[in-house]
Amino acid sequence: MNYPNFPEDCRSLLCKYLTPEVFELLKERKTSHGFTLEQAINSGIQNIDSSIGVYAGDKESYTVFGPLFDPIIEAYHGFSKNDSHHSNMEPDLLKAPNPDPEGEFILSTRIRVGRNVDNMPLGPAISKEQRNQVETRVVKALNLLDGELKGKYYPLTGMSKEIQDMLIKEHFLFKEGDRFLDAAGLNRDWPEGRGIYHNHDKTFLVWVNEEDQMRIISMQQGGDIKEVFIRLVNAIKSIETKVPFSYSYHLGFITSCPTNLGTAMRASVHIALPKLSKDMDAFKSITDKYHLQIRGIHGEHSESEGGVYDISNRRRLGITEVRAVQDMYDGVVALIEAEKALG
Ligand code: ADP
Ligand code: CIR
Repeated sequence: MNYPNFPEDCRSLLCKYLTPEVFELLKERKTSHGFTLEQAINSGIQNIDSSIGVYAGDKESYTVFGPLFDPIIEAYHGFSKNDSHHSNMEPDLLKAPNPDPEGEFILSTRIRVGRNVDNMPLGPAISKEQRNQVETRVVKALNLLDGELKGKYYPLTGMSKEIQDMLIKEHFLFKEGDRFLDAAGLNRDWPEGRGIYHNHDKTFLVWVNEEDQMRIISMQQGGDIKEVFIRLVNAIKSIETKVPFSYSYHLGFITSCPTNLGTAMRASVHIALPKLSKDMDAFKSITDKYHLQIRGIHGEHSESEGGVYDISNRRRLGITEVRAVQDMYDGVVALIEAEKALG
């Protein structure tokens, strides 16, 4: 492979940090699962509009390709090579009374974490057999959950197109054919080994073998962020007694995309801000101040509809889970105040 020909207007962190020197240093390297630099950067090469552009094939990728991943991680999370990560999921520490008890602004709240199985390659480098083993192991653990978390696993193989499309439209299921994941090798052997577990009310869900081997999700209508957090923490604690998660003292929970490392947590609300969003500079000055990310209504790389946005914590590494949710909460309070001030 030769040094990629990045266009002038390329804005991804890959374009910024894959200098010819870094490329020369890493181009022959391989992890013990056989994952190469070419595979790690393919998504950003095929998708020049990527914001990041790299994926890891295994935990080792973060050290073997460290000269590329380290500056990307530092630029995204503000977390340097010498920092360490500490988990704290104690719900009592979260200060989050419902910021919108009248239900004027917040439509729904969702908090998810990514998790991968310890000692398995990540999705970009996993074999079909290993992926199927992961599914069997995870589903076995999920089937032991009880109380509010009790539910059923629905494999993607055999699911009708109507049900699949409905679950995607209602924000419960991952979409199919994402070009960023596709180029990262994450859609190989689709749909085999993939599926969704959920409880009866769809307030607790687990995506199996999408971008990460598990996406553990708690969600509900309205703005009771603490209730959503408590349900998620209970689920994470139950699942990890059955399936050990891939974890590093430096990087926290290991995920295939470096933006998800650490807590691997994205806490979001769908919130209607029709007035504030008419002035995107004012909107962004608040989201930047509170370390928030703005997404569209159908998730990453989608657009807003009717002034409703997906607002979530941007930082995930080097902060605790409680802090990640608090970032989102504090920012949402400020956004609601700004919307109200506009009359
Ligand atoms: P992820 O959060 O798993 O990284 P996406 O941004 O693709 O991935 O979002 C996944 C799905 O979750 C999308 O359908 C999105 O609309 C939905 N979603 C995210 N936040 C909320 C929320 N607060 N309420 C309802 N649905 C949400
Ligand atoms: C990209 O680089 O745009 C995609 N691979 C997605 C990166 C993750 N997005 C994010 O901002 N958390």
